[in-house]
Amino acid sequence: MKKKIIPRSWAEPYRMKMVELLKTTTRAQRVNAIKKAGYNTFLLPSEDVYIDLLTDSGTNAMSDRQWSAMMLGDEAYAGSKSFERMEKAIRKFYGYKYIIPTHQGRGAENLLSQILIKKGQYVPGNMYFTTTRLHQELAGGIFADVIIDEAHDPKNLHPFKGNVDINKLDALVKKHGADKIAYITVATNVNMAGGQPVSMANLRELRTYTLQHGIKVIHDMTRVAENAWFIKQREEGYENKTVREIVLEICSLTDGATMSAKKDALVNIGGFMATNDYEVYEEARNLVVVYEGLHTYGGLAGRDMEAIAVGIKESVDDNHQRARVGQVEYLGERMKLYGIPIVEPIGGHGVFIDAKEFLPHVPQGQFPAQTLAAEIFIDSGVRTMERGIVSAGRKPNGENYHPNLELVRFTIPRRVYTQAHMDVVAESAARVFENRKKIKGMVMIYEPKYLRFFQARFEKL
Ligand code: P61
Repeated sequence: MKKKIIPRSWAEPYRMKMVELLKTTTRAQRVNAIKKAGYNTFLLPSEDVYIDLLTDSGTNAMSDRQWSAMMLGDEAYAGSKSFERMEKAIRKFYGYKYIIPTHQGRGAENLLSQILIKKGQYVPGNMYFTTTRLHQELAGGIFADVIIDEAHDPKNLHPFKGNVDINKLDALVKKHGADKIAYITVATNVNMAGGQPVSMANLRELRTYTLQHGIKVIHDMTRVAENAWFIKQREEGYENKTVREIVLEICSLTDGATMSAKKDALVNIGGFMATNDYEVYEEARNLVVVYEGLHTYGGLAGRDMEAIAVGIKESVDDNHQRARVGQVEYLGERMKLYGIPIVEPIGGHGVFIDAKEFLPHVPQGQFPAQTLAAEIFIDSGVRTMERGIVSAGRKPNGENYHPNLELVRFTIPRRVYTQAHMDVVAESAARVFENRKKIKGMVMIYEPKYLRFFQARFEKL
């Protein structure tokens, strides 16, 4: 008789020594809370939320090492030792030469956009990100999407849906000339596509192309270590490399970066801009004092920089990434068992429900993803985020964007929730799915000018 092979599971490479108690609410309380919040999960008080999957940004649990490093924070206005430690960690684990600290990712995007974009220039990128595109536009740039077509199709199983389509980039360069391209942004583990990775082969091909045309590659490295984990799992030749080695190789194929440390780097606040180009650094060091703070703290406390230095190191550990991405995959697989339509392959930082398929009777103009996020909250107190037509916002000429992806993002904070929490979340999504035919869309009754999804308000039809 053939011997049965017992499969081996991963488990979290940590244990808990402090917990935060959660509050549960009744359905009536939740109906009231979401109505008061204008059916926008960003406007809910966190007290009313049971399991908070709004974002993985700044919501990570820090380790005992990070907390103890915080006690060493050097809060000097100038020349802080904590900055030196953060700078050292960034150079060691990411390989960039010059570092400018910022209060978070968008602070770095602001500096970079102002420095590198001339009015009327194009800024190609592998799918838009809300704050990134806005800063590019505010600096006079025009965003151009050059991600592969597969990324816009929730069902397509391409293993690297974050890849840049070099032909699309080349068409843009041919049409306008390389001098009309400010730079190209490459995000690793593309957020809006569903946490989808870029392959090393694609990054290499892009490197060759951009060197030929004198175009800089700027890396949105917010989730670079998660991307590295997927390369290790999916790309030939990388199975025996460590996440740490892969991260360094990814960064080496780019000229500079913006980073929101609130994600991969396992902290609650912080970010930076990095560059290998001394002239860009000089300008950034000048500008940072206008918007963020001195070039040795950039809006951060010394203790925040200490936590980042330690968090970066923890983030490039293979066991950490296995558990992190493994938990996301677990939730996605549970949802699939219930027949819930999700973006596939399952991404790195969250599970994204395809709201168009979930609520086919709600047209995009009635905000299916916004509606679904509200319904899930009502069912269970699980907070998620709309990533569809509301998030996409308006073009500079005022027209609405109509993204093909109309998604609800269940984003998993790092090291925060357990598998049992994931079960509760999947069961809630399944319950709403069962009752989906009764769900009606919404109208927007208040629309802010910038990044409308944060504060927009809605009413039920
Ligand atoms: C998030 F609804 N992301 O995913 P900052 N690049 C990338 C990000 O994911 C990112 C930033 C730059 C957030 C927070 C957030 O539309 C939204 O540190 C790939 O947040 O400034 C942030 O970094 C900006 C949520 C941001 C949103 C914008 O939840």
